[in-house]
Amino acid sequence: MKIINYSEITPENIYKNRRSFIKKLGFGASSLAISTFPFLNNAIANNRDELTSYKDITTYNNYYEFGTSKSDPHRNSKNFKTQPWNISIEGEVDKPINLSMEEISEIFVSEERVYRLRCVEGWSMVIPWMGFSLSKLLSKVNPTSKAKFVEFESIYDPDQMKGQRYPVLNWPYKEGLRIDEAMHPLTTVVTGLYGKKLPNQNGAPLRIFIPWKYGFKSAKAIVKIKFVQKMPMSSWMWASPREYGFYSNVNPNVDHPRWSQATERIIGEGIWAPRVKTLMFNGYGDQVANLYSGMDLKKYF
Ligand SMILES: Nc1nc2c(c(=O)[nH]1)N[C@H]1C(S)=C(S)[C@@H](COP(=O)(O)O)O[C@H]1N2
Ligand SMILES: [Mo]
Repeated sequence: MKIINYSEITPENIYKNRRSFIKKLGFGASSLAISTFPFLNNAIANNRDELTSYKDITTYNNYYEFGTSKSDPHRNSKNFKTQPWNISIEGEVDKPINLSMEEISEIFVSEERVYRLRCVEGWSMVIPWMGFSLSKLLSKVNPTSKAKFVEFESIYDPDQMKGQRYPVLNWPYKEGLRIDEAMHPLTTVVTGLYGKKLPNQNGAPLRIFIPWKYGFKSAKAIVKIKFVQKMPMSSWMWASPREYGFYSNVNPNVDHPRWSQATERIIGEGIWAPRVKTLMFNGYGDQVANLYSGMDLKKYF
């Protein structure tokens, strides 16, 4: 008889066991949606493509609504209320819609999507997200001919989010994309990670994830998606326009004014591990470079 060691029953172990189980059944990688993940740079770091641990993904976070240090979000978001939750899609559309989280999980099927998150601060993680393409959600409305961009708005609730009582950013957190970027199949509505529902500190109940852009573009706890005519002013552009541009594509050749973006630290490898080279578009260039053909990416940073 095998004695169960309960400390082994972690979201990570369940996920990994399920994964090898599916592999044994012969479904292979494609059914796990990991085929889109670039396996590059193996010469520099063999474990570059290893999944970051559940613990690191959920305890090392940026979520200024819950505090500005990495350990704040998991400590301060425990009691954050994610039910009921509604998302509206509005602005330059023929008919705005409003969907509850229940309706969203009923209409859209989340699948596993393993993507690298590259923070503008110079570190990265590999996260097995659960989600679906934003284009599927956006196709539920008809944008008017004036619509050129989409703006994402996170929740504003200073009673629950103590960080919003300080003017570090202009609350609520806002981000934006060009419509073609928003419609790209890699742009993901995230509902979970490691096969479980999304933890509060990672943006529950629903956040956006754009694999080829710096992490701050991927707004958490979204309540509104607005089609607009003009390029939206994101919270980070508002805070420091010189440092954070609208595009914010991962680009090792364009440095942040205060530090290099050429390399990154892989979270979980320990502080002595060598930094690895940052890849253009975070490694997703084959899929997204055409969105920016002919553009000066130094100017449009
Ligand atoms: N609403 C909101 N979304 C946010 C942030 C934030 O402070 N508030 N931080 C961003 C930054 S800087 C990063 S790197 C990622 C981190 O996502 P993770 O905690 O799931 O790794 O979330 C982004 N989305
Ligand atoms: Mo970040």
